[in-house]
Amino acid sequence: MNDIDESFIRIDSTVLRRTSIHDMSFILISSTLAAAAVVILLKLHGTRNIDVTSFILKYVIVPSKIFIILTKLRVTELLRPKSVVRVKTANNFVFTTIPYNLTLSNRILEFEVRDSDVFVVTYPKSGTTWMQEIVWLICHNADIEASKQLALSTRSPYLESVDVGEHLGFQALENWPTDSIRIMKVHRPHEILPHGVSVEKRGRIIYVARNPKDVCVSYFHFHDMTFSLPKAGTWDEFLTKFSNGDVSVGDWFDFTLKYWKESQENPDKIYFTTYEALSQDLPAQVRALAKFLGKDLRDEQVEAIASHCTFASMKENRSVNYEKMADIAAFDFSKTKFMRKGRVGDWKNYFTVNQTAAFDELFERRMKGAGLNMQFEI
Ligand code: PPS
Repeated sequence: MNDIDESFIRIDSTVLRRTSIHDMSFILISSTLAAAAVVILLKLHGTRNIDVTSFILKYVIVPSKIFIILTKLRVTELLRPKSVVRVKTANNFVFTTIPYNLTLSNRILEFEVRDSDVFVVTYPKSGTTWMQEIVWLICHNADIEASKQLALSTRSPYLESVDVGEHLGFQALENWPTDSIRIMKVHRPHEILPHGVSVEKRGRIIYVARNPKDVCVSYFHFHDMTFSLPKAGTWDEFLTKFSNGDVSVGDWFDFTLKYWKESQENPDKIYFTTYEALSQDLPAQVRALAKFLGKDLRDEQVEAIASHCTFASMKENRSVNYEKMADIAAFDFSKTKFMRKGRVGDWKNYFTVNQTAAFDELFERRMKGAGLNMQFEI
C-alpha cells in the first residue's frame, strides 16, 4: 500500500480535463489534416505536373515563407543545381538548361499560338524586361498609369514558368482572354519555340540581342542572386563556361545567329534589335517597334514611353524592377539588384587584356560571314 506514487495521486481533475481536451483537439486536428490531404491528393491525381508544381508553390512554399527563411539562413545554397544539364526535347533538339526548367520543356512546343501573339525573345540578361515594358506600353496606348497598377510579370507572363501568385506563366497564358493581346517573355532557342510560331509562323517575335561581353557580366552577377542557377564560380571560371556554352540556355552564338537568320528571312515576323540600339536612341526604337506592331503612336506618346523606360526610371519602378520577386524568394537582393547598372561597356571593368583578346578571337570566328555587327561600346 505504501508503494503508491504520490505524484500520481495528486493529479487533480482540472489537469485531467485539460489533458483530455488536448487529446481530443489533437485527434480532431490530425483527422482534419488527414482528410484535407486525401482531398488534395484526389484533386491532384491526374492533374498536369505543371499545375501541381504551381499549386505547391502557391499554397505551400510561398505562404510558409520557407524559401525566405532558408535564404536568410543561406540554406538555399544547398538547393542550387550543381551544373546545367543537356536534354533532348521531343523534336530532337539538344538544349542546355537547368533541371527546374524541364517541367515545361516539351509542353511549350505544343503551346497554341494566336495570330495576335507577341513573343519577346532574348538570350538572358539582354534587355528582356526593358523590351517587355516598351512593347506592353506600345500595345496599350502608352497608358503609363495602368502599367504601374500591375506587376510586369502579371501583364507580360514568362512562358517558361508556372503561375505563382502575380508572377504569371504558362497556365495564365493558356487561359488568357482571346480579346486581349499576349506579350510573352521567352528565353529559348528558336528550334524549341512553340511550333505555332517557329514552324507555322503565327504571331510575331521581337528579338533583343546584347553584346555578349556585357551579357556575360550581367549573367555572372545574376547567378549570384538566384539559387535556381548553378554557382557562377570566379569571374574567370564563369567566362570560360559562358564561352563554351555551358550555362543555362546554352551557346550565345548559336542562339543569337539562329534568330538573326530567321529575322533576315521573315522580316515581317521577327523584329531584330539590340540593347545597344535601345540605349543609343530609345524614341527611334519605340517608333520602329510601333510600326512593326502596326500601332499608331503620337509623338507625345513616344516621348512618354521613352522617358518612362529609361534605366533610372525603371530602377525605381516596383512594377518592373522585380523587387516583388523577393516575395517568392526567387531573387536575393542583398547580392545585387536586378536593375544593376544598365550600361553598355561595363565588361571593361571585368575582362582582362588576355580575356578580351581571347573573346574577340572567338567572336570573330563564330560570327564570320553572318553579317551581324554588335556594338561593344557606344
Ligand atoms: S532576364 O533575367 O534575363 O530577364 O534579364 P533582362 O531583363 O534580359 O536583362 C537585365 C539587364 O537589363 C538591364 N536593364 C536595363 N538597361 C537599360 N535601360 C533599362 N531601362 C533597363 N532595364 C533593365 C538590367 O540592368 C540588366 O543589365 P545589367 O548590365 O546587369 O545592369
